[in-house]
This record gives sequence, structure tokens and C-alpha cells, in this order.
Amino acid sequence: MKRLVCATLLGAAAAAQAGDIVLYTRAHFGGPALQLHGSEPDLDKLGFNDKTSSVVVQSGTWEVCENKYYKGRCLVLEKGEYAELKNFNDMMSSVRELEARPPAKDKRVQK
Ligand SMILES: [Ca+2]
Repeated sequence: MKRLVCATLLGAAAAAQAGDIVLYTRAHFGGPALQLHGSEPDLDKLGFNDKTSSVVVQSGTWEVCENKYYKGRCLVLEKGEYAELKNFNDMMSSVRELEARPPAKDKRVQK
């Protein structure tokens, strides 16, 4: 028998563990939105540079930064809804997911 089904299920389980964040171009979750399931060092590539005005963190803990590649000022956002980004409106240029748990010694992954 084929093992493809098994591999697909494993892939789905791995995806469910990853965090999710939604970026909105307007305050209070309005305007075009962008959902991310992983880190993005350059939001410009997705047409979302300096556009984010509100955020929903659905799972995980995320760091958002004012410049590409996680440079400049950054905010750490935990699970929750952020209807306004005071002092960070239309500045976000990169987003990354922070490790929720310390990585296992021998499974440390360079991101
Ligand atoms: Ca920026």
C-alpha cells in the first residue's frame, strides 16, 4: 500500500503546531489582510511593507520589526488582538515567530 496518506497527515500536524498571525492595513482589523504561518523577513515582497495598522495573533508569540530582517524597533506580540499599533502604525517591515518553548538541545534549528 502507498504511504502517501500517512505523510500527508504528518504534514498537517506539523502545520497545526505553527503559529498564525494576521496583519491588517487598517486599525480595528479593517482593510486588506495578510495571514502568515511563519516568519517573513521582508513584507515588501508580499506588498505589505509599512502598511500594518492592526494585528491578530491567533497562536504563538511573534516579533514584528520596523525594518527588514528584524532590524530597527521591534514589538513582541503574544496571542491576542491588537486593534491599534500605537507608535508602530504603518511601520512594520518584517515579522518572525519566536520559539514558544526552548528548543531541545540536539534539535536546535538555525532560522
Ligand atoms: Ca518599515
